[in-house]
Amino acid sequence: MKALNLQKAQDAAVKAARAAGALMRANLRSVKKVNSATRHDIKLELDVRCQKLIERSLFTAFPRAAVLGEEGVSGDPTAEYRWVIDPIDGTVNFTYGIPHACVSIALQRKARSASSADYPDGYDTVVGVVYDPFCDEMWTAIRRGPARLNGRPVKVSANRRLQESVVSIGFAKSRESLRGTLPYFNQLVHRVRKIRMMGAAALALTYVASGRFDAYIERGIRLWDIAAGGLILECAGGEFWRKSIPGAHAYRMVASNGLLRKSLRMPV
Ligand code: LIP
Repeated sequence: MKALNLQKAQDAAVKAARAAGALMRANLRSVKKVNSATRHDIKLELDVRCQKLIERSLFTAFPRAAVLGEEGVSGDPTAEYRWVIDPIDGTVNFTYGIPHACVSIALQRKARSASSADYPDGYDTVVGVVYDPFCDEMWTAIRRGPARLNGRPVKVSANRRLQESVVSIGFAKSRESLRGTLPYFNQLVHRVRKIRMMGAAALALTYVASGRFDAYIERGIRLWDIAAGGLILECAGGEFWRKSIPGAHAYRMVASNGLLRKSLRMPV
């Protein structure tokens, strides 16, 4: 398949993210139809509507790229290019009317060799777009290029001192993640300036990329939560350490400005 024009792909992802973002903004205060709910998670009808809207928009521009989304897959699973989509990242926040949620869209391309690929299933991320419709903040990056916020380059913080750092932690959705992360939380909270738990992985990654956070840690996070934000962080000079764990596209992850990973001492 002829190589895709990555700038055109980024423009298409930005257009799709803005459209889904407008739907989120219009519904932040509305009563939301819940498709399913568990102790630590909610799935909305709006999650599905936003993903369909994004897919239609991207399909018009790039009909041959497959889709791997939180709300389902489409197209050829062996395709050279695939969109990795989280239509509403921070769904629980959004459900409760908390304006901290975003759209996350990544374009991935099959790596030349599986051993050098970014992800164990052989794909590299080449474009990342994260849009916060409530702050109207659009983060973008193309592999090996600069990370940008609303068009302006962003860089990670230069903070080397843990005791002066603001670190974000996520507990994901399962008892195991909670059980695995709480002991780490209890020891880390005494060693940093502040811990923040905001509930949207893609925004936590872009906040590290922009130097608002110095690091972000979560276990049990999914590919669609982190693919776009991870590339944006790397293009901003940060470190995006991840390891796949049991579960569909599941990872444990430490994202940082690249200066703090050692002192963060990875959670078990
Ligand atoms: C959310 C992540 C968040 C995590 C939540 C959930 P969703 O994604 O962004 O970091 O703590 O459990 O996974 O479900 O809102 O797309």
